[in-house]
Amino acid sequence: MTGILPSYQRFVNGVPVPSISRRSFRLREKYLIVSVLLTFGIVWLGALFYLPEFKSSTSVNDSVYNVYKRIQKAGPELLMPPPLAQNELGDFPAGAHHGESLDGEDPHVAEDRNRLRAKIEEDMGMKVLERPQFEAVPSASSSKGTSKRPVDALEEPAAGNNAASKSVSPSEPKLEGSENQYAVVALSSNADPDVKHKLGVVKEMMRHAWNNYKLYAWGKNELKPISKRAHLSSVFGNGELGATIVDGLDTLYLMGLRDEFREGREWVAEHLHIGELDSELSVFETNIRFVGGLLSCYSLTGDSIFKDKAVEVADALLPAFETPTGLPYALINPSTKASRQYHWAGPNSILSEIGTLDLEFKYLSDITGKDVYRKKVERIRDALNNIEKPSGLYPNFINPRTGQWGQRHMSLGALGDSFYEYLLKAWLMSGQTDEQARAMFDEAMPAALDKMLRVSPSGLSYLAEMKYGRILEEKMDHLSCFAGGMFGLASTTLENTLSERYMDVAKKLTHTCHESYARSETKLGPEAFRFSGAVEARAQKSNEKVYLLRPETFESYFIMWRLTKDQKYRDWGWEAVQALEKHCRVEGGYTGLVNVYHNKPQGDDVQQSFFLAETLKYLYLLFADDSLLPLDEWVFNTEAHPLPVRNKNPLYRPALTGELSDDNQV
Ligand code: DMJ
Repeated sequence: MTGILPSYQRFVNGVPVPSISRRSFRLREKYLIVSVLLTFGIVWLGALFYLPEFKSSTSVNDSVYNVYKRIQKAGPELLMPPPLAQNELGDFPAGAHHGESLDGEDPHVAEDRNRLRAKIEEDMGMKVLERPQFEAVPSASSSKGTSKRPVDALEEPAAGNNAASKSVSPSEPKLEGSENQYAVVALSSNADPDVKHKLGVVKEMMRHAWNNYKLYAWGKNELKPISKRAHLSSVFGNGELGATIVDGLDTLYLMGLRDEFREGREWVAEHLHIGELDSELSVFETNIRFVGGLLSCYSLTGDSIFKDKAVEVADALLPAFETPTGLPYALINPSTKASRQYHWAGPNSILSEIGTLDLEFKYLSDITGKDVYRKKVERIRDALNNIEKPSGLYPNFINPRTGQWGQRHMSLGALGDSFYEYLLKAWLMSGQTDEQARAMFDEAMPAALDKMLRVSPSGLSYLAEMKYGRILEEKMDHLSCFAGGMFGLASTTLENTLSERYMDVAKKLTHTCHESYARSETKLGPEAFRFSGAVEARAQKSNEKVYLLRPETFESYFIMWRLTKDQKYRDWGWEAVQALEKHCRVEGGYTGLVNVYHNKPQGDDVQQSFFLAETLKYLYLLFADDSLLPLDEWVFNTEAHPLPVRNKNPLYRPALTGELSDDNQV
């Protein structure tokens, strides 16, 4: 019988000859041996260059690693190919599978791709469009360097003008060029030393994140803290927009990191030219991070460069609003002015994206006197207000051509979240005059609580998601953890018959989000957590087990601390600081984690810009005095950029009457 594998047995006169006595190989055998050796060599070389364990430890490998470093210096992309990029049509290369994020790839890109795949599956198989999932895959280089432990880095802030604190009078803020504008007081001089120490630790974390970004990725959008290079592929296209600079600037300012703030401000003044970018940007992300960040800096400092740059960025987004209904498309190319939807969303815009422009655009109109921005968002609000609401809620998808809802999927997590957040905040920021926003919030929230708020067998409250009026999955997103803070704020400001209920819900949701942290080995929370059977507040699928340096849980700790003064919120925040230091801090910055349930989790090698904008800011404010950004004078946009309350905060800085102009001046 002829075997499948080649026979190496030789026969002489019908007698088998022991192979050991052979002196030479047949040609076929030689080929086989050479290919085995070659394969082994390639795998061995690959391991030397890419596996973290080989990079860091043994002396045998030190010399190899030195060679690696020398080659790497010749050009970082030589050994490590650049992250996955979209092609001209916005598609991704083959080989990117559902639920996977490719090595070094931004989770947002993976998310986008998976949404696309979900959409294709839906089109082909009439499946229900699932909310996208992504799975972070560890980078080739995931070893953590030993990093300096934080010390009490708090510097006494300069006395004098405290631009962001409650005691400021309209005449006090110093404008352009004044040293005083950089002085911010976070703690009173007789502050508890323990609180002072904690505040100092968070400030040192910000320095570590910023300094490493500066060292390895200055001017690029984000940092890859493990491989110590720029993170190029992100929601901001492929340009160099300095997303981390713009997103992090107001945090630097509030922490009194003056030199860092100044260098960031100089970069913005000299290098931020969004209009020249020939690449697609997310309208939503650009608004919340760039417009929001610049407006905060303008409000805090009065430095007109920030206002001018906010105008430049907002103007670059305006072509996306040219639709029959005024509901904007998702993506815009500032240079060509072409805009389009995400492939995965079909013809639809996303509720959380079109509903999260209101604060920034109206404020921009007020400080420039140009009405064009206000008109854009008023049109969106009217469209959403006038359309019929299934089950009293707003579906996540709406078609800007027809003004009709797409799929009836509702959520307080991804795709829905900040739309609801902005209804409440628009009312607050308007000095409680935006009655339309308040009415829409007042109508939607009872429906949301009625339909989405669930209680687990052990009594944990959580927010599930709905499709076609039914609960879809007993699962809550990390993104939904902002809702504790939102309901807390609603309770103390709206003062209606639901106030008590809102506060109860706020406490319970914040407790559940903390549980999702407490139940993981790292004490950091997963991207989504489930409630099914014996499992409560724990992720089950691998793509839910990631921690992306997200801020939402800490946002709720901060708001709830301010509102209740319950010490547990500060304690929970400190637990988080320690967990971040233990698991996310690497020599080159801070990394997200691939699995929060591992004792020694691998990093995802991305330092998200919102880590500087939101995560560290909320943790810092948690330990700062209430007088630093008092909640009745400031409203945080969804990226944690503080914006002043109209007619209440002297730093609102509205345009003088003489500056008022019409839309044509844009
Ligand atoms: C931030 O960019 C914003 O908070 C946004 O509203 C949702 N998610 C990220 C952070 O997780």
